[in-house]
Amino acid sequence: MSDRVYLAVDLGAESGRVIAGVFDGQKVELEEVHRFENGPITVAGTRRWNLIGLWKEILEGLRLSARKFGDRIVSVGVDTWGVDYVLLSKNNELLGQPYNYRDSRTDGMVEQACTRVPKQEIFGETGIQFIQINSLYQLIAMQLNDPHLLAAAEHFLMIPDFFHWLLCGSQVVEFTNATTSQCLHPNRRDWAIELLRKFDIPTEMFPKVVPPGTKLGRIRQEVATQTKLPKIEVVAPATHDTGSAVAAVPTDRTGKSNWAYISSGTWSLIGVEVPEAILTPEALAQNVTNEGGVDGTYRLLKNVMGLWLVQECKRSFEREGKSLSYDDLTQLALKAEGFRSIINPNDPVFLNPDDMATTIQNWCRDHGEPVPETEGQLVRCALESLAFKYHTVLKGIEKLTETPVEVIHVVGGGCQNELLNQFTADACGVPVVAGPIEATAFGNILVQARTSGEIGSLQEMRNVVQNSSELATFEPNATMIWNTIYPRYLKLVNGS
Ligand code: ADP
Ligand code: LRH
Repeated sequence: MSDRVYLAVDLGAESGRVIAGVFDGQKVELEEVHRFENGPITVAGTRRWNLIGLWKEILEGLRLSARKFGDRIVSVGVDTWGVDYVLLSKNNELLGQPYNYRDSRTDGMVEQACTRVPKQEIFGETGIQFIQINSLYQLIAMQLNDPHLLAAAEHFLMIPDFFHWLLCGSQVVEFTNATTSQCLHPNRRDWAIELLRKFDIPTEMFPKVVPPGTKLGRIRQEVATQTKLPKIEVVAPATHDTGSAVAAVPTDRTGKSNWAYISSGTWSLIGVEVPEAILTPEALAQNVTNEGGVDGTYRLLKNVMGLWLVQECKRSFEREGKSLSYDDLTQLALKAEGFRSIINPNDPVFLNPDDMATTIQNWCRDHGEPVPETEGQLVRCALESLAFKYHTVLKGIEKLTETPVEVIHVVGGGCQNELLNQFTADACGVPVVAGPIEATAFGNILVQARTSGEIGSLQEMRNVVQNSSELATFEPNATMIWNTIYPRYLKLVNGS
């Protein structure tokens, strides 16, 4: 029998893709079939998803896939970043133009929420970090600004669930992405109804939660007709991109080493996999999060602002007429002086600034750091500051789990940044294994392959990723220097 094919629709911040995974039982070969834009659209000063435009592109990707792989295609599944959602009316009318999480309407909403329900209670009911982008704060903002829209809502779907509904008519929410909403109870694995009621959020709109790997149904006839696909299954992968990426970390086959991961892209998600959510006061104090993963695992992690800093600097340079690739930027950073300027990468001012380069410069000026002037200085400042932050997060997580980390796996587009990989190894004092770039697509595809019975455990999935990827190792070799500078970073971040 010729190799079977699974389709991953991966909607990333820099682009959306339809990727085919050809699986021979040992290895998956990925082929990008269609790539399209997926930036937020600014509409009258707000940031929105372009859902209908994306649907058109997804259909085009499916049509191209059908032409290339025909009857070999088994199933399709959609993933994207967490926290964003749509609301549908009783008759499935889309209510409003769904927001992108970087929209500023959630400014101040975490503080607002915590005056209504104590922080400990919110954390105990959800296990999720306090960060304004979460669906919970988006819903609270909506409840304050547009209560009539919320009152009309009968179906809450997260973005991948919405596309699954368009594909096959199912109306369920997949577990991994549901956890990022901060509306789900971590142990019950169902909606935190009592908590939601305390915020006057209508609870009847929340549908059934299903685990990754669930068959959602066959594609609608209209989709089959338009794309010329056979009536393939729609299978929910870990619809949260980070959930898929961590399911595809190519860990040591013996399962013996204590590994951490950095899912490195627009955000850097740094943490470890744990068998159950950690809900202790220490976890709350560190503001870590417990996101749901494949096979009932949790990702104990922290969001670090990530390569968004570099993406947005790149855009700042473009506005000044300088078009530089990521490789160009890394080369310029490599040549720039080390430890010249340091920032706190997680300062909320970096979440959605008008101009990232200026915002970094202002931050340095305000905190008595030398102001980075050149492109190389700005990017070096961002990368070094990220590596310091990784070190802090890792130390905190080691304390919570009482387990020292022996190796860090960096996966996602950001693992191509060799300079950051070396900084990470140096700052954290452990080896970094970089790759694969397409961890999210691997994870999405392998969960589907498992549902169709072609593969067994999570570890087997990870072995397949290892068979299918080229990995690079970065040994720590300048840890002493990084340790010397670390107190300066801490002083800047903690202000003492
Ligand atoms: P997302 O989280 O949006 O899905 P990706 O996993 O696609 O992100 O990673 C995007 C990031 O990968 C970019 O912000 C960029 O910093 C990094 N990147 C992409 N290509 C390169 C490259 N050639 N060299 C270094 N970094 C790169
Ligand atoms: C990464 C990611 C991350 C979320 C953020 C919204 O793409 O899904 O895990 O916190 O986007």
